[in-house]
Amino acid sequence: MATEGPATRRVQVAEHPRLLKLKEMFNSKFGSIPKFYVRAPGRVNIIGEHIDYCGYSVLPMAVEQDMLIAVEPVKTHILQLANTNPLYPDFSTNANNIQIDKTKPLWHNYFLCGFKGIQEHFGLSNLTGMNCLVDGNIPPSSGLSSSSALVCCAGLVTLTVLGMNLSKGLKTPNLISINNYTKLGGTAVGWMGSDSFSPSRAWVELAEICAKSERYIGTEGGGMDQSISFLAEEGTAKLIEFSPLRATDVKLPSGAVFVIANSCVEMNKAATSHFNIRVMECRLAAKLLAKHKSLQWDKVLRLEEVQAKLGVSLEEMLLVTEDALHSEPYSPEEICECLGISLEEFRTQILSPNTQDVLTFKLYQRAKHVFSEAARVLQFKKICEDAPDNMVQLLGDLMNQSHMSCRDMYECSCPELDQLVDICRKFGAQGSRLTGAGWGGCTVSIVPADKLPSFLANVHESYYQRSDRSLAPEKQSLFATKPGGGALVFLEP
Ligand code: ADP
Ligand code: NG1
Repeated sequence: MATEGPATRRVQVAEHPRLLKLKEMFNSKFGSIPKFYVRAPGRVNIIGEHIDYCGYSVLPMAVEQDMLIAVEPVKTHILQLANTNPLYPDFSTNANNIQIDKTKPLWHNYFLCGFKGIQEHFGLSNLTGMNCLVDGNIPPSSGLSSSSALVCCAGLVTLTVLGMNLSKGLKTPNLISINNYTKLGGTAVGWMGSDSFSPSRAWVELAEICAKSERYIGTEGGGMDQSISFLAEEGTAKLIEFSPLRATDVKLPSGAVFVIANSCVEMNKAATSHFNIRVMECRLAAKLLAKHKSLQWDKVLRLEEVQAKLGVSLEEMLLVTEDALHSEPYSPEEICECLGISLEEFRTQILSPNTQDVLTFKLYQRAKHVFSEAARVLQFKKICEDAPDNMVQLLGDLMNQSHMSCRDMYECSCPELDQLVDICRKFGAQGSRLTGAGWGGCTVSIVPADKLPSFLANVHESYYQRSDRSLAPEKQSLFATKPGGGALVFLEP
């Protein structure tokens, strides 16, 4: 593959079986040839769970599995979506009348999130349509960010189509910023770019747009998944920091391998309120801590804001939590009394639509998890930098502590994940934890490189073979993974 600019690859489609198959399916579906292809990867979060939406740094890496979309811009206003997987039915709509139904997280809604995000960011109307064929190989609802990969891929598809239109003379009020983006695509499709263009800045902005737009689906995520999908680089994990968003390389130990194992329990975040309840509990904990410390609490949304306003360490925030919050669950009435607001204000001004009827909130436990997990992320990064002789063991210990905290304080594990983590540790993992939102999905384990073959064989036998969990296709259930690259546009020469 020849390289063309920071995010564009020239590819001979015939040499890439997956692209070739997609091109052929596109042709039989739409009767034409795709103009370009876009990929956006899923991710595995190594450490730092449920803290991105609290403003704290996380440590993910992109996986090889991704969302791939073949695209042809069309002259009508119709956006037509098809999928290589028959489980995901065809969908079409007017590109200028995008409706996202939050009550049903159907697959096409994730595409529409990315599409609408770009459309709204640039204030565009009168958009032309496109034909898209989607092919994904990230196990869905398993904590590896299949949903965000789809949103990011759709966002980059939309931006690329806009860039193509721009080159044909489309004028918009935001032409300057679109020009900056369009250079992402290289010169092959005649796009324009300013000389001060910064690819990393454009990726950051695109990640922020997609993080915001995925919330159209109803979940209040923090931005880790979209950030790593755009900012990932092959060979390195990333520390992702927020406000402002930035990504720093974290070199993982060469003597160990990270292994993903799927518990085979699926949990769709948007179809239940589990995820948003945690986001609300953290938001409420932040407000109560701020009030306790006589800060202006009404604008506070994230736990990190409280720490920043107090100017104290994470360890001190754990002490503040002990002081300010009790371990018994809080009722809505008690929270209202603490904050001096009515139940009506509580529901309309603080809670999300799908958490209105929640009766108990565990603020102490959630805050304790968040502050301790945020500290573990920083320790993990420091160990990777210092590279002591026993680094694999030290990193493993942090991952084990993270799982315990997710299980006991955050209550986002499930019996199958706990069992899988135990099996992974028994067969040689130095550390093992759930990854992603939890309540099902995958574990990630750190395994000394020399133990990898026996680890894989034993975990396979103990978790997959000895139960009716059929081992899904290769690279779906149990596999070693390396830091992969980020989103890309593919063009044929
Ligand atoms: P994850 O943790 O993988 O992001 P979510 O439950 O948030 O899980 O999102 C999963 C949803 O993403 C699926 O229900 C489906 O709607 C969508 N999705 C995942 N993979 C694909 C795919 N290959 N094609 C279309 N939609 C997909
Ligand atoms: P996954 O694993 O994709 O469900 C979710 C959130 C992340 C983060 C993790 C927990 C979205 C899109 N993703 O990820 O932002 O909060 O849970 O660490 O909401």
